[in-house]
Amino acid sequence: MPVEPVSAAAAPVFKLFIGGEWVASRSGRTFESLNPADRRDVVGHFQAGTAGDTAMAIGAAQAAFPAWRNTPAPRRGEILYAFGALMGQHKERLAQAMTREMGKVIAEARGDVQEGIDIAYLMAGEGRRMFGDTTPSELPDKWAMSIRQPLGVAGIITPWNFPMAIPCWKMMPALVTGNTVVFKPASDTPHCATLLVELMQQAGFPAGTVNLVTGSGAEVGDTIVDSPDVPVISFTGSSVTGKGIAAKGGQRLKRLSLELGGKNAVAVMRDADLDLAVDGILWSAFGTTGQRCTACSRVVVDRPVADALVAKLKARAEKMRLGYGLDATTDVGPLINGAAVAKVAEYVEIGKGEARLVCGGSIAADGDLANGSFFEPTIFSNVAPMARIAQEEIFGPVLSVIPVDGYDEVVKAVNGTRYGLSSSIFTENVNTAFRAMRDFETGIVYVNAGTIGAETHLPFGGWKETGNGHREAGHVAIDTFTEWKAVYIDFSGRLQRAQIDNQPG
Ligand code: UN1
Repeated sequence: MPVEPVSAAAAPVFKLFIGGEWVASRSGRTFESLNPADRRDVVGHFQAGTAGDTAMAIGAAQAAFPAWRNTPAPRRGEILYAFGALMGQHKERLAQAMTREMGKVIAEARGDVQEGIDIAYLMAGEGRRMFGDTTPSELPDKWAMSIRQPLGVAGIITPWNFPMAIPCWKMMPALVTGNTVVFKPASDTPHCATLLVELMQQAGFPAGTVNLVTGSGAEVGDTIVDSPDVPVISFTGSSVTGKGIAAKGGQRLKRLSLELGGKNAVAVMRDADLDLAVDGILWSAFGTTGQRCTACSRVVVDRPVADALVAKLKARAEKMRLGYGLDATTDVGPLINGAAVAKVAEYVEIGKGEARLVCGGSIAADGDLANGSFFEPTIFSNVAPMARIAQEEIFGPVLSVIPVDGYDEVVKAVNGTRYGLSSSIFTENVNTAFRAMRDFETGIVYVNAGTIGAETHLPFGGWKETGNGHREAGHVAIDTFTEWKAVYIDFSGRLQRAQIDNQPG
């Protein structure tokens, strides 16, 4: 460990942010956030928010809504620019805090912060766009247009794997379009959330427009989802939780944007540049320790190159160094917590019964790793397309290599899952590449690149059970947080009846 662990007694206490004030929870209880690379290192004590705290935050967001919705959108955008600039100034501090709290290696943590900056700037620009349509009316002397309006209080429920980028993906479009926010971060990353909200306060978001409530899903999350005063929820996390939110929120006919599981595949054709494919696969499978929604957990390989590919993957994966993410020589950081290690270990046992273990397969706890949640990069080969390890989301460093014969079988295997977030194909044949772009049933398709690395100005989200049809990022991100209003202005001075007076008879 490059830094001395901070004891529970020495770790600071953080608060909730409600109506522009940092306040303690009414519960009087706190929970700890631990460094997953060294669980002796306590990042801080965070308020165990209650249903009552959450109701107060919703109330504060409601109270702030009328003035915020009537603030000109370009002015709102300026505050987003200020926030993006502050994130830029504090990028290194934020990245280091992120590595400490959730484990991803420092280069990736910097990328996570950068993604937050990128979406802040993209959405700031939206303050001067927010385009609707102006269109001819079917009647003379009549004007027709559509405008976007905010919904009200947005419930923002976020995961720990992109603890700054994803909250920004959600809060920036919500805020620029005039909604106010109640933000419930994952319980594994409350410090990252607190640092973000501190900068939002500094950037000048008015009191009550952004509220932070840390605490459990059962207390805080459920209160947000149940509240009749929160018309829109944006959630990223597990499919199980997402389906629960869909059921509950559906009862109230809420706007729900859900970004859930994935089982993303890289396809490797017989004409692929194998070394390039290996680079893309390892980065996508073991980057963020496999804990990305977009992580590659399946390689569907054209049989003639299967053995060569597996040999190259094995040689490289075995050399990957596990360790603390701030250490420049570390390739792969820890898993988020002990429960994640147990889940990965369980899937590896299942895999041993289904396929051939090529490398890895064990918890890593030697030397410096003894107090962390580490698991070796693991590869299985000869995996059948419908094996459990090829179908179920593991969310860890476990890769299944699935050999098949030719393009049609590749497509069948790539699409043969209930998820559809991201996919990729390695091929040197332009016709095959275009076929895959047409045939893969995923919200994101890469050609000659891995399954991770989405850019913020394109839509992000998946088909099938990965979500419910909404998209984050891109200019379409504002769709989640706006209602359409069609406006007609008749300046003829007489009653004109649509569909009737213009089409008599
Ligand atoms: C996620 O895994 O939930 O494309 C987000 C990527 C990142 C975002 C991933 N830009 O991998």
